[in-house]
Amino acid sequence: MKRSFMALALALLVFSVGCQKKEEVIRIGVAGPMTGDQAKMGTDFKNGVALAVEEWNAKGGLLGKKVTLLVADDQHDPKQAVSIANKLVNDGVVGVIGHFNSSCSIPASDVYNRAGIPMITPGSTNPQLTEKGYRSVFRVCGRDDQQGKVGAEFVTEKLKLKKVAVIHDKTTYGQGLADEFKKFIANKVEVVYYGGIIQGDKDFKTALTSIKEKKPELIYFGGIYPEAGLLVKQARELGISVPFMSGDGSIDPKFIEIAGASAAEGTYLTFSPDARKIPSARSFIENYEKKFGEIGPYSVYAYDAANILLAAIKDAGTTEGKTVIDKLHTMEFPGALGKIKFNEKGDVTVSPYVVWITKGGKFEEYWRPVF
Ligand code: ABU
Repeated sequence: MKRSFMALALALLVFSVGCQKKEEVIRIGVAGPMTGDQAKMGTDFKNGVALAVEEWNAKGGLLGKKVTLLVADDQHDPKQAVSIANKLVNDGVVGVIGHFNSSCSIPASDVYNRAGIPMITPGSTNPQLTEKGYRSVFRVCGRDDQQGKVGAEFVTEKLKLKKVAVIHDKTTYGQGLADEFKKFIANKVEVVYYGGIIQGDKDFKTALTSIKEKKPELIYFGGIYPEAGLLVKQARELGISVPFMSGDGSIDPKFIEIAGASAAEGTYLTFSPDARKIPSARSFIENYEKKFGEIGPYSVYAYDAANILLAAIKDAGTTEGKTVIDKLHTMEFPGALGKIKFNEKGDVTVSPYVVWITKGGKFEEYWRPVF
């Protein structure tokens, strides 16, 4: 009897020490493809969030506690995304910045929503994510129904093309974006080829040969830079010289590296306006580049997402999920990219898209629709 009482007392002591330890810090998660062929995007997320956390800790932390960052790798695999989402929740995170791929963010959002903690994606653009009706889900980037429309306007109004090929990687994002583009060019441009490739494949010459036979004036791709780079490279090898166009998933220096600067020359990409031209982003870019090297397309989005989460916790005066989520829905935050305000769905109220071009091995902003 005495021995079991002692064991119970010891167990309670261990439990209470464990609980105290958990409460000494505020844990947030960052999730994305940290390894594999899309690791550049995951690393950009991790670096952007790490910089925000470092700055908060240097200013004394949050609610009197240090902020700790838990980094989780989903390898752009939806099953792995659910698994790491559960792990982050079990490890006591009070919010998550992530994921990158819409195919990961959508199933992972079920886990975070069940746990009652906010999730803010810096880069998942598929509309379904915020159309599920979860109050806990936010994104600081735009959506593919906006991005696809701008791509379509560029092709119809600026380039005035009449025949295009549309190809995608069969993912939630890639096919979703290709379909939005296709929807917005309907009745104006003939789609002479529409088809999918498999993400991870390395040889796209069969699809490209079929495209070549149809003589499109432009090839539009919905997908991510590893496949975008190979598609352009192989298209040029097959003698296809028409312009290539893609979206935010392809606008990374890795795209040019994989394609080769000469093959990538003249490629059009939809993305948000150039962060380097936004005065409020200057100090972020300077600090980031001193620490990690050149910013990636989503580094600043990850930084802003982390800052808005931490500011919401500070303003709420608690890490309790529902209170923080309510705060995120009502606050207006001065991010590096400008004012961030979420609508009732968790989408940002302002998310302009522009068209970029690849020139001399670099990306530059090229065309803006009338905002
Ligand atoms: N938006 C770029 C690619 C990530 C995704 O939405 O799947």
